[in-house]
Amino acid sequence: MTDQAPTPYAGPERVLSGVQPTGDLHLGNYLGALVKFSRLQHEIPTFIFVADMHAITAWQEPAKLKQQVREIAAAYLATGLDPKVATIFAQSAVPEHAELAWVFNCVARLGWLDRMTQFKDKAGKHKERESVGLYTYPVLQAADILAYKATKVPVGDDQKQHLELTRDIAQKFNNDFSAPGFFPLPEPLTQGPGARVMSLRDGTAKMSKSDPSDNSRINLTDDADAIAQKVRKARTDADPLPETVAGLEGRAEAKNLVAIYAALSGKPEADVLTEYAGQGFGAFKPRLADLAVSVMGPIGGEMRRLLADPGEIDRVLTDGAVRARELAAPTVAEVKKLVGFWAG
Ligand code: AQP
Repeated sequence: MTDQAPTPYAGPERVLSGVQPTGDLHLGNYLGALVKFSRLQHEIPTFIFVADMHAITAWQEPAKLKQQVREIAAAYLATGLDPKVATIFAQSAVPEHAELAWVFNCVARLGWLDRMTQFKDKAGKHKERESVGLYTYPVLQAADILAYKATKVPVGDDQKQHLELTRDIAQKFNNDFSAPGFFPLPEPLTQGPGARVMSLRDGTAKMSKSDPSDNSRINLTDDADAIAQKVRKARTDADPLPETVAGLEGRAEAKNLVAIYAALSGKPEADVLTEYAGQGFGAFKPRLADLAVSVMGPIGGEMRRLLADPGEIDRVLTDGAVRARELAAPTVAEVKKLVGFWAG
């Protein structure tokens, strides 16, 4: 990266984000990402994709992948994304993502990728066995965003570092190819309750699709009984709820459940504690379970309805891909010219 101050991007604001079709969506994905998508679509042109190319950085059963894509699209629609307002599509239907990712692979530096904590977390001790795609995942993510010159990226807290890498790639591309302000330096939108929902079994670990314990998360497709049971089984401590948010320090599980209640009810955590201070989890958990069922139950129902007739989802994705390409193709064509490709 150079120290040169970037020339500001002067184009329109756009929102872009996506979710991998790698398993059941959970409360963390919902609060950290999906809720924000449906709100933002009414404020800024919004592009939301299903990240099937990212998904295959870990093995996915080919016969199931298309259906997994439909499930994420169903979740988008069920949580309020309107295909007449937002552009909803599958990543693999827009080849410009992969084309731009290759150019960015040649812009990004190995040292930058070596710092990515998500790769270290996912690869664990055996990184030599992981796919090269998992390592360069954040570079494809930069291409996803910048193919649309997106300026705002609603994501959970865990994606902040990848967004910094996207900004570094955008800035280096603009400098290297003498194209000041060509790409924007996109901002992550991580604020708000639910930016980091933790596991119900371990308050220090992120709620995650790939956690082997299904009891660690509430899935969007869980029915009322499953939701209530998972909340009842959630790990807690024996102390009553404190009067202030500061009183939750050092109580990771209690803090997480209060944060979930606050996010689902739209109330500040302080107000939740005012209501429940002095009460134990025996009283708090059933109220949290009722709240979770009232918010998540209808979403699961709508997903099941949509998935029963995938024709509607497929039409949304097909139409979305056409609209997405209309925007991405000219940008990638300009990139090829700037790079000096024979085919540019
Ligand atoms: N626990 C979480 N709290 C808040 N936001 C979260 N997100 C994920 N987990 C939480 C946000 O959900 C969006 C989609 O995530 P993804 O599926 O693309 O990838 P991920 O971050 O890797 O999600 P998972 O559930 O942890 O999946 P696995 O287990 O497959 O890795 C992103 O905006 C993410 O920040």
